[in-house]
This record gives sequence, structure tokens and C-alpha cells, in this order.
Amino acid sequence: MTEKTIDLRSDTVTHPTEDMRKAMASAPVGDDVFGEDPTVNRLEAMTADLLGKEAALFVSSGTMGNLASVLSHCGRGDEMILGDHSHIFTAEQGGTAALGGVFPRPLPTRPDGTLDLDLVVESIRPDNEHYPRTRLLAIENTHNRSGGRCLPVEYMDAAGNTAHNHGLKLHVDGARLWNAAVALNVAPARLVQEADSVSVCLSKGLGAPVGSVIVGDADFIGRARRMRKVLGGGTRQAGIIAAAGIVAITEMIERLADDHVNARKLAEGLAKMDGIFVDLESVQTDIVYFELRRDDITPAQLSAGLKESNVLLNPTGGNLLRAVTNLSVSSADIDRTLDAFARVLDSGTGAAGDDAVVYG
Ligand code: TLP
Repeated sequence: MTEKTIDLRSDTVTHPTEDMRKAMASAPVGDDVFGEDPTVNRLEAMTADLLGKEAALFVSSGTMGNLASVLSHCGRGDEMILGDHSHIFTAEQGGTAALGGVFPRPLPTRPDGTLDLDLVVESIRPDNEHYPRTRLLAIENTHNRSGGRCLPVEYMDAAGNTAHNHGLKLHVDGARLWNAAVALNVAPARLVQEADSVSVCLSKGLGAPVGSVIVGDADFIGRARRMRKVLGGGTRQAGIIAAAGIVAITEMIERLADDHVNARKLAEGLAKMDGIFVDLESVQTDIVYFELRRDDITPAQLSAGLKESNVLLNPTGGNLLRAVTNLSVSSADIDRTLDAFARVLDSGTGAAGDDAVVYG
């Protein structure tokens, strides 16, 4: 029997569950550009409700969700304040600037994934013909590059209040907001109570094959719907994929707790190994960033060595690697992963690995 591959490269690698496939096969559909797909409409209504907002829009990806949101809040030449380690700033091709002319104002991301809100206020431009108009503050929860850390309710509220007190809107990249809600034991709606827009992913920890949803007030969603169309994201019988999204938000949120337990187990196991450093405090959800502190093996060699034991994960630059637990990874798989690490590190050679770095 071939050994199972344990895929820790991301929580995006999962395949749809049986329930999702069944729902997809029997989903009632219509033309969603006409607003006539009952399954898309249902997914949008359910997600708006879950996040406590007036309206929602089904989009193809997290990147499209962020892009359509930012471009619906800002016009060309407007400025957006965001973190220098945020996904929007680091890993979306600068699309908000390239396609929408939105000027990014990156501020230092603190280790816990937050921005210093006093610095946000200082960075807001006064009304002056030399400056762009600052329109938007964007934050990320959970914060990927900070190890999947959760931004707590108090910070989310404070960010919203800070933005609103200065005439800005607040956008939340909530690709993994579900993980934050489960880890913090708080309703997703409560976390984003002060946000003007939120983008949530269905195809990360929740296991759906495709899709994200953005939420906000009806006026914002009206603009975002136009924006989605010009970005080429107006799709037709999209209920086929939205059906899996409905299963994702009804059946798959609570089980994220299992991914968090597995990530913790992996992190604690790795922390005991010679030459591996993990900041255990950073491991709050499904993401484990760790540092390789060895002279005899590089991150690329380590991941190539693990691959020979059918364990996949990504070097993400410098000495860092990232592992993300997910639906397809069990507690027993974590034991096998730790054994594979021990073997590769003991041999001290890994395998010939290229130096390719995958963004994580
Ligand atoms: N993140 C992916 C890669 O791009 C790194 C991953 O494997 O983590 N916001 C956040 C916080 C994200 O982590 C991602 C994807 C996105 C937005 C974009 O989502 P997609 O990939 O659906 O466009």
C-alpha cells in the first residue's frame, strides 16, 4: 500500500468532503450575474448573517475578495494604511495599486499581528493638496505571517473605532477569521462588529474547493458587485461551488479546533528538537512557523528530506519554514511527521533540495 502523503504546505490543499460533493451534485442553480442562482444567494445570506452584516458577495478567491473590497472603498490616488507583513501588501501582486491606483501606506506589523493604532492615527494625512487622501485601514485576522495569531475582540473594536473617528473605513482580511473565532471562543460576527468590510475564505481550513465571501452594508456590496464584474469574477451557475461553501460554513467551522490541537502538538514536538526554534506563543491556530538553526542542513534540504518520507511543507524564506494543519491531517499524521523530522535531522543531511522559496 502506498503511504499517505501528509500535506502541511497550506490549509488550501484539502479536497472537498463527501457532503460537499453531494451538495454540489444536487445544488439548484441559475445565472448569478442576473442574481438568479438560489444557492449563491443562500450562501451570501447565510454568510452575511454569520458575520452580522447586511449583505454579502461570493467571489472566486481571497485575493479577489480583498481586491474588490479595497477598490470599492478607495478610488485612484486614495491611500490605504496596512501592515507591512499583511497578505494584501506582500502576496497579492500589489493588485490594489496595479489595478486600482490605491496608494499603500505600510506600517510595521508588530509580532502579534497588530498595528500600533497611535501610529495609524499619526499616519493619516491631513487635508492638503500635496497628499493622497487616506481612506482605508486594512488589518488581517488571523495574521498569517505572524504565525496565524488571533487579533482579539478589543483590538478589532479599537481598530474600527480609530478608523471611524478619523473618517476611514476598516477592511478585515479574514481569510482565516473562522480560526480566530474558534480559538478565541467568540462569535465571528463579534470579531468584525466594527468592520466595514470583511473577506472570508471558504477554501482554507473549511475545506471548500473554491471561493471566498465579502460582507458589508448593502451599498458597499453593490459597489463590490460591480467591481467583481470588471475583475472578471461574475460567474454564472456558481451555485455548483457555492453549495460546497454552504457545507463549509455549516459543518466545518467547529472542527477547526482539531487543526489547532494538531498544530500545537506539532509545534511542541518540534520545539524539543535540536536546532529547531518555535515561538510556542505564536501557535494559536493552524499555522506553525519555525526556524531552522543548524549549520549542516538548509530549509530546502530539510523539506526535500521530509518529502522523501511523504511529508510536505514549505520553506518560506531565510531560515523559516511553515507547516499548516488541515482537514486531511490527523493526530497520528503529526506523530509520523515528527518521526520524519527526527530522522532527517539526525542524519543531518536532508536531501538535495532546490532553493525555491514558497510564499507562506
Ligand atoms: N494565503 C495562502 C498563500 O497565498 C500564502 C496560504 O497558503 O496561506 N489573505 C490571507 C491572510 C491569506 O493567507 C491568503 C492566502 C489570501 C488572503 C489569499 O487567498 P487566495 O489564495 O484564495 O487568493
